[in-house]
Amino acid sequence: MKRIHQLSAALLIACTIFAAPSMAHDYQQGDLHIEHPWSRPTPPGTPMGVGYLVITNSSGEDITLTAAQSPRAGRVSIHETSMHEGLMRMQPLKDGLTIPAGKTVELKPQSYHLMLEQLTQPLVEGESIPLRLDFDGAEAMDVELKVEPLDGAKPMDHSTMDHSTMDHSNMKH
Ligand SMILES: [Cu+2]
Repeated sequence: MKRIHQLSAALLIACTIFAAPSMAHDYQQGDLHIEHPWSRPTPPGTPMGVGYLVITNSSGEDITLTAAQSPRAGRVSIHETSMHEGLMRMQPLKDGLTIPAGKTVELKPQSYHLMLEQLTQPLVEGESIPLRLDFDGAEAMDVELKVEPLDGAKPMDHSTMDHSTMDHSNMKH
């Protein structure tokens, strides 16, 4: 019996340590829940960073993420990454990103994401980057992107992409 107790205590501690960072890092406002806003460190001189987060809309109406701002970036755009004829390209979502009623939309690598453009200074691991999210159908929300280490980044991850080879040139910045 004592052994089981020791085991479950160890498990409990392990689970607490593992779960704590993401549990402590989410936001609720009205019917909107924002989970785990995060970013990647940027090398010096790189003008662009990324923003990822999970948005859940528990209301009965669609809510649209229409814009975002950060004091660390000249502008923040909402992008979608897609494959087109074997090339990965990014496109700004001109009408924003809709989170349908009762649904969750994930902004993540190789999918929807925020692009922090014209960075005022590099994003450094461990930093928290203030970010304001504007919605159609809900109040604006202030969150913080946690800059997480590059460990585990996939080869085609945004942070390692050469943006100059992507469709950014066609974008009206
Ligand atoms: Cu992008």
